[in-house]
Amino acid sequence: GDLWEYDPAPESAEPFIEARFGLFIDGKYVAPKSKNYFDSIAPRNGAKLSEIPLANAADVDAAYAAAAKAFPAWSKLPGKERGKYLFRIARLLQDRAREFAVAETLDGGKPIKESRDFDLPMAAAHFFYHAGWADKLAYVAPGRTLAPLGVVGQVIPWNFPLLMLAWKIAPALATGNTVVIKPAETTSITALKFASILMDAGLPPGVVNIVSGAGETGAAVVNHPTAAKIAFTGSTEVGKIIQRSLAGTGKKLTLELGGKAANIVFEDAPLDQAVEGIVNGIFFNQGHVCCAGSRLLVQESVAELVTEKLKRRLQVLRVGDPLDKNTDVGAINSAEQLAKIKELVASGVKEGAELHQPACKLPAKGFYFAPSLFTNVSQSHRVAREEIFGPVLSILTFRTPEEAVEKANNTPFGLSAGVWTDKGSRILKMASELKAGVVWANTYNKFDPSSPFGGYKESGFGREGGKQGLLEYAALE
Ligand code: TXE
Repeated sequence: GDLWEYDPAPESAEPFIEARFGLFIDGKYVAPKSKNYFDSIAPRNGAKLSEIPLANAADVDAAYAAAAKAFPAWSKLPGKERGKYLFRIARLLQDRAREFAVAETLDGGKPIKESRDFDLPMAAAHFFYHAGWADKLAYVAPGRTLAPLGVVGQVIPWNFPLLMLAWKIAPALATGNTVVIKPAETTSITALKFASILMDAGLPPGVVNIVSGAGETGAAVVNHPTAAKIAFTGSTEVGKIIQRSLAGTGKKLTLELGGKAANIVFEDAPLDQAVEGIVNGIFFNQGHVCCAGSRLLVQESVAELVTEKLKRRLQVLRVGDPLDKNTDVGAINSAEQLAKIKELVASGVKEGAELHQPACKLPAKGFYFAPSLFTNVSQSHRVAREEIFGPVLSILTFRTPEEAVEKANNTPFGLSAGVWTDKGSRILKMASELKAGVVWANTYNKFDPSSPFGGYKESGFGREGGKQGLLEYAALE
């Protein structure tokens, strides 16, 4: 049959989603003081899914007041008791994994096999991991005491809505802080649903407060005087605004921003394995990944061969309805993001790069973009320099390891990189020379709650995960 045919999606999925949500403040769902709501749109077909509260400054105030009230008791609770809540949250997420995976895919557009096999298990794993730390904080910095900071304000993006929420909330709670968190405007549903898990876990009211809204709500969270620390994941542009607005306040800040990672393939690499890694590196979650391997740097001697293999691989990628469990590349998160991808791809063509797309039929409704490769790319092209945050790979070549390092580091970003080679010594040398927070060797997009993740340069600062991630939420005494 036609490779691009897919099973019609089960329409029964929508009952998982409430028609209208409340904000989650002081342990309950409440209507926003603003009285305003906005529509949440399903990227797979452009249909309205739900109404999301648009929190204003008064709502954010109420959230901070609840978090401040909850802080003394929560921070004094023995770590073991805090850990019990985190274990409960992790188990409840596992129990409701199917429901949350479907909601995540409906709301954000990512393939159901990714929400099912990656986002949900990883979110639960993050709570399990930090539950384990809660009574062992003495081992994080031996001889020192870790004191919580107070109320932390957190703002997260739309590419891994539930997982980013887990990355933010779990370490903050394990170390005894209380939280005000804002999900991204296009993906608030799993965050607001998550509040029901917190209630079922019996988490004391006010320990976590969830306020939905757009940039203005985010700014109110970031600039609130009660916040002791701000943790932000999102665009470099907004990260710069936040850093400027917090200058001189003495508040702790961690920023996890954009990237333009190089996936570097040497001629001695296992090439078929590398091709799978390149495909995963750029097409996972439609390329809406801050550490996406969006620049392929391939050694000249094997460049033609690898490009041909990639083109053939693209022909069999299944693009379409993210609710279909066979889909490899789902829907683009929003109409705005789709427009941004199209604009950057058009710039690549205009600047002289050569665009390759498989002849795939995209669904008529919803936001979709065919997986794309650019060859004939020069380092000065926008598609080689700017974060596209879509399923678009730019292919560049190199001759020597030194040239590979020079090209890989020739970017304002520094979040991640991949190296594919048969030589162990080369991996170690590259890892020390690449200016990237994460360097994967003969694999890509591998994550674990115990591995710190974060960037250099315009990719931000601070680490999430591992001991380093805990230290971002504590003062050493
Ligand atoms: O990000 P924003 P957008 C990149 C990616 C993407 C581009 C734009 O290249 O195409 O950014 O995406 C909140 N004060 N990344 O516009 O605006 C906002 O409501 C405080 C990479 O969606 O940065 C949302 O909750 N908060 C990235 C969050 O910031 C503000 C992930 C992120 O949205 C705010 C997302 C303000 N002034 C996009 N303005 C990654 N590193 O993974 C907006 N927000």
